[in-house]
Amino acid sequence: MDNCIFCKIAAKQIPSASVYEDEELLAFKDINPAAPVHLLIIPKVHIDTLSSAQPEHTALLGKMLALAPKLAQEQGCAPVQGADGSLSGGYKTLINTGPDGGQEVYHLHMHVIGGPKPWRGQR
Ligand code: DGP
Repeated sequence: MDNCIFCKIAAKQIPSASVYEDEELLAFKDINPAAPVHLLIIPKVHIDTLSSAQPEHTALLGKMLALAPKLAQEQGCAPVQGADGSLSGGYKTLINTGPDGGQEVYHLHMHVIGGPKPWRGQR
């Protein structure tokens, strides 16, 4: 879509620090990270918001969600269980949707935010 910054990133017209790519998805580092790990997972196809996704996008949405733990593992922020059974690490997945949802870029994207706390803000 013309004038969509994430379409331009997907098309490599604008550079990004990408960490994953396949035919349908791209994941790259957020330009303004809120935590030590802050990735964005986008579909290459333009979808404005989660609320404008259609039934035919269901598998794509599932792929985005399934990619998050794989990338978190690679980035070293997946939860780990210690010898005493306690959990540490972890990350947050977030899809801001619409103005009241805090969405700034109108190309569907999932934030993956993690790493050692403290993190900036409550996103
Ligand atoms: P949201 O509020 O959910 O729409 O967040 C959009 C995020 O996109 C925000 O955390 C900053 C990030 N962002 C915006 N423009 C760019 C860009 O050109 N490159 C990268 N890597 N991230 C961007």
